[in-house]
Amino acid sequence: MNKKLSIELYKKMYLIRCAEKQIQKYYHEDEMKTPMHMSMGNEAIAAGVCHALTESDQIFTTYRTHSIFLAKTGDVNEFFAEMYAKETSSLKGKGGSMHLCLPKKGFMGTSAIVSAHIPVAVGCAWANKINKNRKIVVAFFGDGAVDEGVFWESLNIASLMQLPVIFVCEDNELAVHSHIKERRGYNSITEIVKKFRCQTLEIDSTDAEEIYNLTSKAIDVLRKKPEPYFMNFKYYRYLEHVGINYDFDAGYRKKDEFKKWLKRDPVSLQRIRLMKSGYVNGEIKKIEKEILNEVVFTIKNVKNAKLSSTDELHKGVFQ
Ligand SMILES: Cc1ncc(C[n+]2csc(CCOP(=O)(O)OP(=O)(O)O)c2C)c(N)n1
Ligand SMILES: [Mg+2]
Repeated sequence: MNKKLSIELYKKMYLIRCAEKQIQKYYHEDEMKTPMHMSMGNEAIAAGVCHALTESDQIFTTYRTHSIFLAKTGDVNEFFAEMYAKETSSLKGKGGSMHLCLPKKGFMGTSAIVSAHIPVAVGCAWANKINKNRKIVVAFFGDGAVDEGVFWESLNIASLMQLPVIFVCEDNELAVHSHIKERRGYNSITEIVKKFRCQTLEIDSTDAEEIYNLTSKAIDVLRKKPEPYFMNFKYYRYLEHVGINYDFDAGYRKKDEFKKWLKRDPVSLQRIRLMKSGYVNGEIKKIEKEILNEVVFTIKNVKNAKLSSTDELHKGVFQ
């Protein structure tokens, strides 16, 4: 067991969970004027994949940004400054929760148009291949994105040109309230992707270390020989599609399902691993407290900062 790896992954996941819990605490104040697509439940995918990347590797993702942004950049200040649309945010409040962006740390951008960022990620991988800079591009998307033609067009080009891009499908089997079984005329997306010249992997795991190990191995290969990789990771979305609450009264899914997934909650699982590897409860609590303090301190400072000026609205955008 690699104790350093275990603790680093735990810290990443705990930070994500902690930041989202604070969003739940403060959202009702209506100072964060952005729709929230929460990550709760998918922390192992974000932490496992992002931990296997270097800072200069590049990520594109959907509107469900929180876990991936924090796992890739670790930038709590930028995260909350943008949620609160403060002048201290590098996006000056133009992005909000759905459009976080921090290219200097490899978080290249997102799109709320389902699947629209995937061809951009492929284009970026093409540029990297031409420039021989050995950077890896990761496109994160949901299972709903696979229902869009542009996903298949992007996969085709990446396979044809053997581009160093990882397609990560965060498969919660839901697109808003539509279950995958209502949307698909086939059984397994991974089986179809296997017909392309693309490596594939599919697992149902909430274990960040397992995801990290698999992604690291894939990346070692990709850096030596550029080729696309498709990874399908199952997870359960804990909260409503958009918003900070549970929605088991909406009728499209059952709470029993959630209870089963909760037994293998990624953050709790990693905490148990830490205990088994010799950490005592007090040591872990100390780490948790440090992370909570950082988040609480950051929110306090961000709340006190000046709102971004309306003059910023037209800066840095195509007109
Ligand atoms: C092109 C397009 N069609 C429809 C929508 C409306 N829409 C927003 S989110 C969403 C579901 C996407 O589900 P999935 O890709 O599985 O992501 P998840 O929300 O589960 O993370 C849909 C249909 C959209 N934003 N863009
Ligand atoms: Mg989905």
